[in-house]
Amino acid sequence: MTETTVYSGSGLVHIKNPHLDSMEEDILYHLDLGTKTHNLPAMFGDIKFVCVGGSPNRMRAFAQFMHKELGLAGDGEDLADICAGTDRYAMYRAGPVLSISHSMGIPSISIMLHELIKLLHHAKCRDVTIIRIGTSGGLGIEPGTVVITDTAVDSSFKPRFEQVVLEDVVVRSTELDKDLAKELLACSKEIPEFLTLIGHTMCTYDFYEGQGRLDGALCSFSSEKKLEYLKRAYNAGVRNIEMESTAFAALCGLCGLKAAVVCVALLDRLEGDQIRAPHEVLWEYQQRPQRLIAAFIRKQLGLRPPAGNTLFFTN
Ligand code: R2B
Ligand code: URA
Repeated sequence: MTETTVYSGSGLVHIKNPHLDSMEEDILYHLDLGTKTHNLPAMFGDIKFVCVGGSPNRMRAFAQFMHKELGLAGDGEDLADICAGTDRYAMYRAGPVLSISHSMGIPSISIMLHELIKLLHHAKCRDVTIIRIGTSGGLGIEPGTVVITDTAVDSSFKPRFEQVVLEDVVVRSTELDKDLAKELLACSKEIPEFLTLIGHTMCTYDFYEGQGRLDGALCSFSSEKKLEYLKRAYNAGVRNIEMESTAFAALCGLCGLKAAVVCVALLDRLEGDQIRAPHEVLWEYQQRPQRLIAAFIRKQLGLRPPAGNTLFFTN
């Protein structure tokens, strides 16, 4: 049976777990937060945008950038990590924007999302938009292009997320919010410095063989087979490849969150496997999804861009 995305009118997050109500306390272990130790409604009740991305440093820099973009008091350089008690994930806030790292791959983002979604529920947040901003390998597109995902697909190009639960395979739909994707594409028109497009994103369980790379420690296929597979992916509408989008789309969609995935392509996988662009170029590429999301959030909040603001990333 496939579980599908549900959007409801209340704007609240849907927790689909009957056991949670009978728990006296909920410890969000990997975030180092809990319902008894923290006043979650006071800390997070006004959050409207959640941005998630792989690297803790990138998500800190994004929160600092949003702090400036939103014209908040102070320089935002000393933002505290809300999850400082754990080194699993990092979390920062800038006004109504929460910025959280999820590290690499489905198991890691899945743990973070279970706890984040419960956090939004316990905090009684309403009308939250969640966006994954990240990197990816492009397919038949120029490096540096930003891809807004319309559908997250698995490595057989199917819009599904499969998980083994008590020995059964549970299949969940990976639908993302189509209107949100269109709104993001409209915002990209105001940033002419780079190309943004909408396409399918393929999510894999591995960076090397799982993405058809010839340069891992193991490789069980020929370069012809690799190219044949990647071309089939392209013909199925895939424009980029990464490692979290199906789980992200399934979990967020089922819990009633408006969700989008926006990733920059670091290379064109039809041209090669190794990421060869210089560091400065890769850093600039990684800023592109952040710039787009900042423009979107400002627009949603009715704010103009602050004069002379630029992103600054530390390694
Ligand atoms: C994109 O980049 C990472 C692998 O380098 C992975 O987390 C992803 O989805
Ligand atoms: N992230 C991926 O998952 N794949 C790439 O090729 C580049 C970044």
